[in-house]
Amino acid sequence: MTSAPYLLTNLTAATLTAPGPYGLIPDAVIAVEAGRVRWVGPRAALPKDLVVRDQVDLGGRLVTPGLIDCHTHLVHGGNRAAEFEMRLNGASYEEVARAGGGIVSTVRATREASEEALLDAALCRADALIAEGVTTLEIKSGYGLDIETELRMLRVARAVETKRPVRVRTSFLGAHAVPPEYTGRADAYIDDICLPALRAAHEQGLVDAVDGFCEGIAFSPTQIARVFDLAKELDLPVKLHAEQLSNLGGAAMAAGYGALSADHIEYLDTAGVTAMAKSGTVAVLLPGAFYTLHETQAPPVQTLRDQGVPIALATDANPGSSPLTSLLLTMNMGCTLFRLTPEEALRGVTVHAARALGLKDVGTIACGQRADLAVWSVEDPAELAYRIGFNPLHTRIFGDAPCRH
Ligand code: DI6
Ligand code: FE
Repeated sequence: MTSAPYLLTNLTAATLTAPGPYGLIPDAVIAVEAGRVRWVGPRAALPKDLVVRDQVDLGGRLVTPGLIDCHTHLVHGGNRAAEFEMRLNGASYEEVARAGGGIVSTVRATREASEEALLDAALCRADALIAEGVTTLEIKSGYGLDIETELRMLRVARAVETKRPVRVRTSFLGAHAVPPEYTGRADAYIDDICLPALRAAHEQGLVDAVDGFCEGIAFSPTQIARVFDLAKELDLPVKLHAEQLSNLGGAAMAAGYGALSADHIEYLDTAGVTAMAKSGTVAVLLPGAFYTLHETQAPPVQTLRDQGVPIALATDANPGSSPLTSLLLTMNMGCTLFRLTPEEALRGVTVHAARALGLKDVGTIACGQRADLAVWSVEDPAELAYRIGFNPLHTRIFGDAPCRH
């Protein structure tokens, strides 16, 4: 027997799907039943025959969909604070690399870390995101670069969902970097490690999507395409770190595979935007990496707008280029650094982020959607992107359960 719904009352709903800015419904009511939105709309239009078991007055607060961080490297060993300090003491990237810094140092720390230690560290970072209203997050592999450690990372990513009230989607990122034992032999690494690891991860139900890093310092479009061909054979969707530091045509290649998203894309050209618009590929902007790397080339936001490419925002939480675990600060950076509007920023961490993960049941407040909601002590939705380092979350609702903060 299904329990009767409960009502959230005395609220403004930013549905991100109703007509008008933010899909706003002032003086709204949301009926929640069995973890789903049963009804949302103006209080005056509430169906008279709707039987409820309880009402929760939200004191006039703003309710948005639960936030979605669609691009994180949350699972990893160690940290890179030492190289952060080296660089600020004047060391070059080459000197840092020679001192054993960079992705390789995280690979070493991740290979040495136990599954428990990786999970404990990832949960601390997940807690920071959850405290800001995140209800869905994506977690990549990519710091193992050997079969066992890549699988361990993905098991840890799956375990986060069992330890916290949050939904996790995983991405296999074996094509993140060439490990030291394969220096200069990227194709052999793909044959010996990357493709077998992907097969094994898929067989063990550990992978929801396949990602890659297409860049001069990582893998070419041709090498990435070999990984994407296997993803296609396994019926797995793809996404790509593309055009972060240069234009190799990665986003256009990914769009050719119907990619869910192309991420970073600071150096994306108009042809790449057109390819993404044609394939419905989401542009995931990562201002944390742009900020940390002192990048100067911003993504082509106006061209993305002109061609109707959905824009998402994510933390890219990783120990090197984006040690950022605040999606609210990411929204502020998206506005201040990339000139997104506050509404684009909120869409970027809700409805468009859901689309970048291939999810249709979250990211908006509508009948039948998961009741993953965030209740904010703000008067204007623009406050969510406007403030710097302030968390106005009042309550996070995950499925049926309100978790007070
Ligand atoms: N792009 C990045 O900025 C990160 N990975 C990637 O594909 C760098 C990750 C790191 O520095 O550890
Ligand atoms: Fe990344």
